[in-house]
Amino acid sequence: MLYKLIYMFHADYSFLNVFRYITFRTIYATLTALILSLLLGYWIIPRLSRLQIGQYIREDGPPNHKNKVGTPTMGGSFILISVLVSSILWMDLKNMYVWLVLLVTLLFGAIGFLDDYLKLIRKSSKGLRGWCKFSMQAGIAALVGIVLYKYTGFDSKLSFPFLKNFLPSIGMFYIILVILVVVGASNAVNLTDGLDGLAIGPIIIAFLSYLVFSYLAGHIKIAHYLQIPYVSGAGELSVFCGAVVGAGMGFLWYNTYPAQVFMGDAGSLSLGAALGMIAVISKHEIALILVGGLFVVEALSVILQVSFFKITGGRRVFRMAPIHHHFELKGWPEPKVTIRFWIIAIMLALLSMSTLKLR
Ligand code: 57M
Repeated sequence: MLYKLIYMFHADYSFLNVFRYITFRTIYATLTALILSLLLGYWIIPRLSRLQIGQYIREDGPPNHKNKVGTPTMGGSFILISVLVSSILWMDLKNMYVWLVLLVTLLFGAIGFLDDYLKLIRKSSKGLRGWCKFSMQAGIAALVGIVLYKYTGFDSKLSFPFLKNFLPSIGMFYIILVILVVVGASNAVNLTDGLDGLAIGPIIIAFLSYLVFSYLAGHIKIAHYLQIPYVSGAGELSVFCGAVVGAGMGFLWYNTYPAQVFMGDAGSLSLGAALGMIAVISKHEIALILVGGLFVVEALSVILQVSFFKITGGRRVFRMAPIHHHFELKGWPEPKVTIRFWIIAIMLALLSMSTLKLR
């Protein structure tokens, strides 16, 4: 919006031409969201603490989590506000993909907000029921999948890292894929969000990777040169990714150990879903397994632990799932687990970048 307003005067002031460039707007979207989330955090956190809008801590969790009781938990709201404002200022709002991504982010944020709110008023870990949360998530993702497939002329071919000539067209099943990617990413990020800074670090890293992927996928010459699918209009999503990176860094300022705020489900569910959407639209949906490998491992650790626990009638693979709790219980200090997991996330992101050349 701001960009269109400023760009209107480019004939009189030629230096305003720079606002046309996605790269320039991405940088300013990142900075805008970063400053906004720093300011919002500074303003909101003490107020949430005073209103006692704080986290309930489960009795059966790792012992060091008991002193986190009362940490404000609505940090997701200032991430979302910063992303939204910055995106509206710096993105081309005539782009259909922009609206789809913003809509999914906000709707998943609303589900998370409801869940956080119920946990707060009940003062327990019981928020929305699992099936209820899942049906709402799947419903939204299905709707967006249908809009993408039926009304935007979106290509239903799948692209695989390392394989330039293998592009199977999956037709209507693309809608199922959208549900799997968006709902899966949303819940995997939610499971990862259990230590200070643990989820937001890899979120920043993953969105940085997709900032590059969507820019390249939306640039006809580079896409052809790299032999990746070209998606007209996808480049605009780099501006959104920049906004998430900025808002995420502002949030991390307060969420770093010892955290002054948690993002809550409002943050984790919405950021995960947004990541899934960008992966789908930039046609790097399979690459998300690598880019978001840390989230995948966290989710797999839960699946493994819960299945083994049920099959064996109470035995465990890990000391506690998700896997970050396993290392905590082995005696690793919390920041050590977080930073080591970030290092793994960076390695996976770099590997995923290398797939652009290895085709
Ligand atoms: C939410 N939420 C954190 C915070 C955050 C099936 C089962 C494995 C599900 C899983 C689960 O419920 N996961 C999803 C994880 C919670 O954080 C809040 O939730 C938001 C994210 N949704 O933003 O508002 C706690 O995590 C800690 N935290 C931090 N720093 C942060 O920046 O320290 C969060 C953010 C916070 C705080 O302590 O209270 C959570 O973990 O609940 N369940 C679990 O993860 C539980 N695992 C479990 O029960 N494992 C069992 C198996 C058989 C299922 C086992 O291994 O024996 C663990 N979580 C807790 N206690 N709190 C273990 C027990």
